[in-house]
Amino acid sequence: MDFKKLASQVTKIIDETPIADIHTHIYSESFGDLLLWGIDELLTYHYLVAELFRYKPELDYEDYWNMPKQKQAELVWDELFIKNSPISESARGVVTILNALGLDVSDKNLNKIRRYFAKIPISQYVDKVLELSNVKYVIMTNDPFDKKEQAVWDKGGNTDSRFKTALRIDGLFDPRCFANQNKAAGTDFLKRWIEKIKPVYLGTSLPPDFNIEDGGTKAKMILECVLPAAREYKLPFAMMIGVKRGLNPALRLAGDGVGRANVDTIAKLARDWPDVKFLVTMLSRENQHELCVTGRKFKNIVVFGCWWFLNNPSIMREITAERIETLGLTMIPQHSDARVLDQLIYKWVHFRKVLAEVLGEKYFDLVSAGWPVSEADIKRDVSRILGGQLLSQ
Ligand code: FIX
Ligand code: ZN
Repeated sequence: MDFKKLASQVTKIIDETPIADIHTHIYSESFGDLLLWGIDELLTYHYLVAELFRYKPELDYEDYWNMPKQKQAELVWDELFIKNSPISESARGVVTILNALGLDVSDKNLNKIRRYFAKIPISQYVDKVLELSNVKYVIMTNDPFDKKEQAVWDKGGNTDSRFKTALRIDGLFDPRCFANQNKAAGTDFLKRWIEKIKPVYLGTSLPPDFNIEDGGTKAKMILECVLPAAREYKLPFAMMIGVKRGLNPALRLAGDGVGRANVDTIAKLARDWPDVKFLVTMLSRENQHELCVTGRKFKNIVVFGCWWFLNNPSIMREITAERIETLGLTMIPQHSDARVLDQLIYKWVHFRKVLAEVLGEKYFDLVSAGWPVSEADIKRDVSRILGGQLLSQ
């Protein structure tokens, strides 16, 4: 089989495979203004805010934060799109979105782009974005400690089945959110919220120095409350490990950093809790190979996503190939982490291209060695890793 023909078949199948996006920060319309969308939200995405200050170091952080959203967006547009080419992954992502929406951006006119978004009703736009990105459902990040989120659930909660829930429990570790961090209170709190929002999984982010054996609050609450609840309700526990919160506090949401974490603690949890499924992603590129090997050792670990600072084609390519080579089709290669609805489009256009390159090569290697690879085989394999099957098994 000639490579070009196989490669275009793989690309087509990946493009046509509906995606289960297992970790996002977007919301259904039920959540009101928690659902972010449109060009001004896209331009003020925290990834781009961090980049703005690199192009404009003289800009004072607080001056920026005190500007109205539109002014912030205009600054980003001017610095990253007009004065310089939008060549970074997050800047290029905005161009990918606008192009996919069919907008002619050649005149680089922000107000003309704004007029497009001003005209489209949000319910129609949610359908359009999910259709363009071919995402069948997203899993939200539902924070029980967020007042706005609580208000939505008090008034009936989510009404769109294309937006599934995940119970985000970082607040359990923070005395400012959860004063009595004790076993009874934690367990009761978790059970109440699991019953209320029916999450697909329980999830948390964890710092690079997370150690389940250090006797600290995180370890205590996870061992005494979170894992027993995960076991009782048969819910996976998602750990997103390696974030250094507030490396530069002046950047607010854009100020988090990355650190290499200890994979041994993941192995210990998988060993001690064999009947709990651990969804694990790590933020440091240096952790990826160890994570793949650890994933090979424990059938209750599902490695997922090219998280945050790894969500760049150069690294996605390396990680995805490494995972296919060590874990085959037993991992979830990507999640979008989209914060603004429209980002589903670019996050998946950019990743599908990388996945097609990597899988195309692997199938070609198989075919070259005489192994028949049918269209049905490729559809089955791609649907397995992108379609959410590995969450439920
Ligand atoms: O902890 C998380 O869910 C991270 O993904 C976020 O904190 C982060 O801001 C983000 O959205 C990265 O893509
Ligand atoms: Zn996230």
